[in-house]
Amino acid sequence: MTTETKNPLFNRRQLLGTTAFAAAAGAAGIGSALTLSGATATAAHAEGQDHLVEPGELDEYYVFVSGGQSGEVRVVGLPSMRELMRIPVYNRCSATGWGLTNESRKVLTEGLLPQTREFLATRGGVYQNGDLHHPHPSFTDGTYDGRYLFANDKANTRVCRIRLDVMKCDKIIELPNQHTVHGLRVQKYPKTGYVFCNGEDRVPIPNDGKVLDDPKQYHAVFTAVDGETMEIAWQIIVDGNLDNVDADYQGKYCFATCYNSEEGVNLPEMMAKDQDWVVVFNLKRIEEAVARGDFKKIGGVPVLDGRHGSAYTRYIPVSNSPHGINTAPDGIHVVANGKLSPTVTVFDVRKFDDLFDDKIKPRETVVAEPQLGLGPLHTAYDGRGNAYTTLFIDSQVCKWNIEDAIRAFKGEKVDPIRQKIDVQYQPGHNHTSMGQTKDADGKWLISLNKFSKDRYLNVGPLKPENDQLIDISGDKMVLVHDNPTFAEPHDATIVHSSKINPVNVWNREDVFFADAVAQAKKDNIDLLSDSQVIRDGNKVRVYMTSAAPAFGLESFNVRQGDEVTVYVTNIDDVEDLTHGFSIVNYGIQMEVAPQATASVTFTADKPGVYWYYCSWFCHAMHMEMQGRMLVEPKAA
Ligand code: RUQ
Ligand code: CUA
Repeated sequence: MTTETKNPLFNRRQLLGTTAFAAAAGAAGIGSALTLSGATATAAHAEGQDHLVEPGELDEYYVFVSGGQSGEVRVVGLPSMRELMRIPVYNRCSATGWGLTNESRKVLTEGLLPQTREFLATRGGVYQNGDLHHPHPSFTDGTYDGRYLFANDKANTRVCRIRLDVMKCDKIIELPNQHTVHGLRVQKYPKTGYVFCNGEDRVPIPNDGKVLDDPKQYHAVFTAVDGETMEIAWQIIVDGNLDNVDADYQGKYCFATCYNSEEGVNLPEMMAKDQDWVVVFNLKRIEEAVARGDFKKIGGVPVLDGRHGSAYTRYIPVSNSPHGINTAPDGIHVVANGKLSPTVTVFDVRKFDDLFDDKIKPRETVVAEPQLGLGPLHTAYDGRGNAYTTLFIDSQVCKWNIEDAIRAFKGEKVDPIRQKIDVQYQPGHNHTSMGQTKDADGKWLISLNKFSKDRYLNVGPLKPENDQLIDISGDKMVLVHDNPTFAEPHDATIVHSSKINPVNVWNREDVFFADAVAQAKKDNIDLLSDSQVIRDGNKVRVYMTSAAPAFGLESFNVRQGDEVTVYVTNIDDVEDLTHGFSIVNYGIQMEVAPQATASVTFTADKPGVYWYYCSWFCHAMHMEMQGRMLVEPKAA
């Protein structure tokens, strides 16, 4: 069953509110919109798998959701869609002290380029913002291995790694030569391996002001980061630009969409041509070139030339301005999503060998090109041969069958489209349970919708986004749940809970706070038992334990102007017994989870009495878990 493709002119009307009403009316006949919405929801519950997770029950999946321009990653349980945790990355976090503590500042600064460090010197030393679009877990042999999650920063050209054992970011690096990282995906086989990073914008290399308004001298750069060392393995310059990226299941190729083959610098120029392309990278040839030394070292990293005519790349023309690119769990098919074209283009990765050997022409790798509807952006899979493509302009998800699309492409009279379902509204990414791995299980789909408009109580001009949960286990897609989210879920990955095994308590050997442990050792301090102040010129190191409901020091003295570092070690080793440390009127706050050490450095420039307190509710006497910092004024 299919619904008709809507006229693009209706797009505005949908945004203004007809879609929800139409959907309700379609499902339940006539009546007032209010009662109909209720009727639709009840019908959906009756039809779909149960998404309700009873109090005390656990979800079956983790979802790692990007926080977009909020800069963080969120961990959500599925199917309940309950938010479980937030992992600060490119943002500052008042709760955990991310951006304040020495441990987090090390992560935020150590991977910056020297020129950026200089640029940030008068701006607090760290970027205050980031734009995290694409969170992707590490793979071993085509499926998630539970080690890491990688994500881009579109705003400041960075890539992060989150450790899934502790759910903390442990590395952030800035990419040289490149301007923005948009698309990010990882190598699926044999393992991650590479983290592939698309440079979306074209700029001069080096970008030092010598070339300005001369776009012919701009370049777009693709980067492969080594996910183990978080160092740059290689970069390659391409024609056009780079939007989204994905990799194969063989470890031979990765591929990226380009919406600006025109190399324009404004909208009419970027949209001028009917066709753009997908660029395919040959990993083996690139690795051999790097090993041979066949590259230029620019900005300290090996840079290859992958423009037209290069042995490392092939450019496959596709219709105007493709966006998402998604490898199917069959390991064979790759779908580039048309965006401005109502079609998606299906490639067969097995043909890429012949393409690189020049035995076939680029378009001969295309095995299907079904027309799905308006604004196809991203495609997800159920592992049963079906694909689910978001239609941004139509506000729908289209379910279609890959084999039928291939038969239709060969001229057979078959409609690959199985069903279209309305979503509310304007979907970008969508994701299926385990759908980006060879273990796609075809149970759930989430549609990350950019607009929520009338779906929730009005919260003013800024509305939340809307994530919708769709049951795909049966023949028909059934919408079972809506949930609002704050800026801005660009992308998400649904991982079966059996793949992720976080710890409950920190290991004292953890590298995350190794600097604090090393400093304590030099000061002859046992962090698990000693609470003591060490003066070293005008540097003061304050060591204290925290055990519910008391800090190891009920007060400490410093002098105005001292550089003070406070190290707090949580010696409780009970699951969920986190303490916090906050100094009133000094702008200091940090989280100290069980068996962790956290530290913060500041200048004691205000004399007086300043209470510090535990900011994480830990005990019946939590309010009493406090002490005083006494700052002696400078002698007059
Ligand atoms: S892109 S809405 Cu930033 Cu993931 Cu497609
Ligand atoms: Cu310790 Cu509250």
